[in-house]
Amino acid sequence: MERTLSIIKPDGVSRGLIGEVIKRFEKEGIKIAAMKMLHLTKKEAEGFYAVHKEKPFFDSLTDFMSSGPIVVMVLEGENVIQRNRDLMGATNYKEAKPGTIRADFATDIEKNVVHGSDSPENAQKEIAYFFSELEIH
Ligand code: RTP
Ligand code: MG
Repeated sequence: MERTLSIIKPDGVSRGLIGEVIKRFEKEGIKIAAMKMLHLTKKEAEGFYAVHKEKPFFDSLTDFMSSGPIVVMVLEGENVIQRNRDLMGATNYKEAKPGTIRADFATDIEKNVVHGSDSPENAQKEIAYFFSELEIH
């Protein structure tokens, strides 16, 4: 059994897409093992996206991620890291497969509705950034 971190980004929350995203996880039989709503500070967003600190989009991304509330979730299931990435679609919504969350709802390469961990190592780090073991069910 694998775990991954999912985030509904500020655009997804403000546009009323929380239920839509969660419905897609549950329909796939992915278990939600933890969930909460947070409004990150700029510093907290920078800490979360530290792997991207040299990227040209880092400042804009961390401004966006601290611009409003987000929903963070721990998803659990077999091969859930890849299954979540498949449900999300490509980073650039223009390249995302039809029927994926980003193809259906993203409006911009940055405002792409969801985040998902990309490897077991990053999943573990990202989950620990937001949740203690006691909060994961
Ligand atoms: P995420 O980490 O959010 O799940 O997305 P990802 O793996 O598909 O994409 P990644 O390369 O890790 O980039 C993280 C987030 O940064 C924003 N981004 N902006 N302006 C740009 O060229 C650009 N590229 C990436 C997106 O919000 C992306 O999801
Ligand atoms: Mg990423």
